[in-house]
Amino acid sequence: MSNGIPCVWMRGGTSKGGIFNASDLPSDETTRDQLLLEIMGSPDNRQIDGMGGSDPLTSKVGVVKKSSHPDCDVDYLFLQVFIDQAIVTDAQNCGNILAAVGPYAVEKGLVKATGNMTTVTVFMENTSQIAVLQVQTPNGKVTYQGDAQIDGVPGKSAPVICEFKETAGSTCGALYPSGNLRDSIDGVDVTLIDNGMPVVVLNASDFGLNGTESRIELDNNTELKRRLESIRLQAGPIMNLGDVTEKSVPKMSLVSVATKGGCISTRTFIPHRCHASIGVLGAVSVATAAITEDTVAHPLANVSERAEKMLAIEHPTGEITVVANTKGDQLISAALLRTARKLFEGSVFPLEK
Ligand code: NQM
Repeated sequence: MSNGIPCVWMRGGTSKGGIFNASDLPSDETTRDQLLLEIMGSPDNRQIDGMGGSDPLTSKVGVVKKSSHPDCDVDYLFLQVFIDQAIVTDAQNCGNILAAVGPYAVEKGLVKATGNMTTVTVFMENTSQIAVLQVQTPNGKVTYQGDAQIDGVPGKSAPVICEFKETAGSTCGALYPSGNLRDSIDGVDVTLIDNGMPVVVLNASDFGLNGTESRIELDNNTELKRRLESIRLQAGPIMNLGDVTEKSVPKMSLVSVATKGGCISTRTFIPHRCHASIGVLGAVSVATAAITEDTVAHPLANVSERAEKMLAIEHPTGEITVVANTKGDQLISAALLRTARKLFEGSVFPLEK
């Protein structure tokens, strides 16, 4: 029996995955990626021979180490392990798994707990940007118990507040990488935006949708998926992402008028399956488009005049509120409430050679 690899399996926000200490994984990327494919059981639609849950939201990996960056505590590299293809990509970040990195870092002694709440400053390697997390550490120990509730996760847990600053152009080099607030692709008006996550914002009604369709209904709509993929492949090079055939970005967010009193409603493809809710940084990008005049999202959005805006981004299982600090229609920083939970700690076993 080969030696296992130490890891902690955690829920972070509405996602789930393996959190590894970088020193426990091979430093060679090709070897590391092969190992992660074996651990998740990819490529296989059911991921039956691995830990992945047959959903992009449960086929995720966070790699953590003590930070080499001044003013940061830990470095976090996010890796998306594809389900049905032998692809592991670092082309996107993940704000949900990020929420698990905070408690993991404290539990593993990478950050010393400071009283009842510990600040963990994370250097997000995928985008070279910083996030600041507030982790609950009563009596100097991480707790996962608490009263915070997020849509898409049953029950209540300890809050993890995630704050992002300067996320504009995280991957595409500019907030609006085409230089426009609106472009037209395949005759459809789109807003190409990157405020932490590259997203193509589209009006759901341009696809004959009212925006309240369920995830399953949308996932079964092959004509919709064909049209979205055609737009996505053309948007990739315009967004400075190159050929995105084998990349999980840009995300495709269909927006419509909110139906539950929020700012705007979304149905987001990530990019080939509809998200059960919406990604954290994906929500920040959509919220930014919503507050900006002349984007595809703005005419559909309900936005207050206050500088600190509570932007409830509705999604298939509820909403996620982006607390946005704004100046004019510029977003200066965004904070979001997430929760996380440690599910398992032990060793995972790649295939024996
Ligand atoms: O946008 C899913 C998720 C994500 C990413 C995805 C995320 C983010 O829900 O920050 O969290 O868009 O692939 O975990």
